[in-house]
Amino acid sequence: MKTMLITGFKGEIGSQMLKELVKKNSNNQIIALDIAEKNQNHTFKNVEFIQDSITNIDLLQSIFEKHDIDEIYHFVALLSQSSKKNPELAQKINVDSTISIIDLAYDLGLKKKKFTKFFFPSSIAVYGPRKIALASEKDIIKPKSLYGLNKISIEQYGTKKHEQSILNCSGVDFRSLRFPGILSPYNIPTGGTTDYLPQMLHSAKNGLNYVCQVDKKTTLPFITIDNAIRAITQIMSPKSIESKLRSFNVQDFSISAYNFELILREMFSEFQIQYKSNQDMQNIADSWPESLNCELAISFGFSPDREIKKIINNLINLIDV
Ligand code: AKB
Repeated sequence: MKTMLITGFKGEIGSQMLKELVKKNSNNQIIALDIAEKNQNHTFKNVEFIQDSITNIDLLQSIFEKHDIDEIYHFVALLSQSSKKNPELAQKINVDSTISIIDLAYDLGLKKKKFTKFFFPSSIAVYGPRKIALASEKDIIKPKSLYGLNKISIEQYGTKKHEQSILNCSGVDFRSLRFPGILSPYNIPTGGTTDYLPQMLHSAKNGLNYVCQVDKKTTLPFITIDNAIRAITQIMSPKSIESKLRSFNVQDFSISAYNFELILREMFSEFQIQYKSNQDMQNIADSWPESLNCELAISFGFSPDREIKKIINNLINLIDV
């Protein structure tokens, strides 16, 4: 039996990860934190729901005092466009609160003479300043966006704490994935740069036309939510990962906005898209890689799904209208 803390359990990744953790082992004790109210149908018996802000450090301390936490899944974050609009809040949530939780995980590990596992969802936003193809983890990392800078600073902080923990033989075991855009049939994302693709998908299924805020040639990598959850489980399962690098690329496929539109129009002949670039979105999308080298993640079990049409078909069938 393990005790787990999941933050941002109402978000796009958090909501599916919570379901997965509950499904995996009904004996696990889960503490689920989010600022938003839980749904009435969230009635898992082994989950303690807490509705509060990640910036409430007293609350975080009391959670770590009360529970001997083994694994942390930290999903609370502002996405790239929201971070641009609200840089101070982004600093508080994406950096300060994340450092506080890493420190609490580290201190708990030292006290209990164990490694507290910590999962951090990083992003393709760490790459830049120019668009490259097949970006690998060791490529140039000079993010143009504040969001990317915040992500890379947490990757580095977590890695430093991980290295200190190895020397102490206890502390925090930091693991991270660099996510591309996520395609989910369960949520329509907002606040990010990659949102246009999932928004197109949901619009097509809902019989709505769509105004795309990036140029039709814009090409970025994407992953389905199911494969993202599998990748998190794969990276968190082994007792240890023998690698100095602690953040790994994952993606299923890369596609331009226009090629995605064409696939959707084969299924929904009435579907219409207008392209009206928003400069903030375009600048960020143009600094992110068009594809990722995922060899390292593949070596620990990740399996990219590249059958684009099949994936889109499955997602379309899963969307509730
Ligand atoms: C965003 O667009 O901000 C996110 C991301 C790729 O990190 N989806």
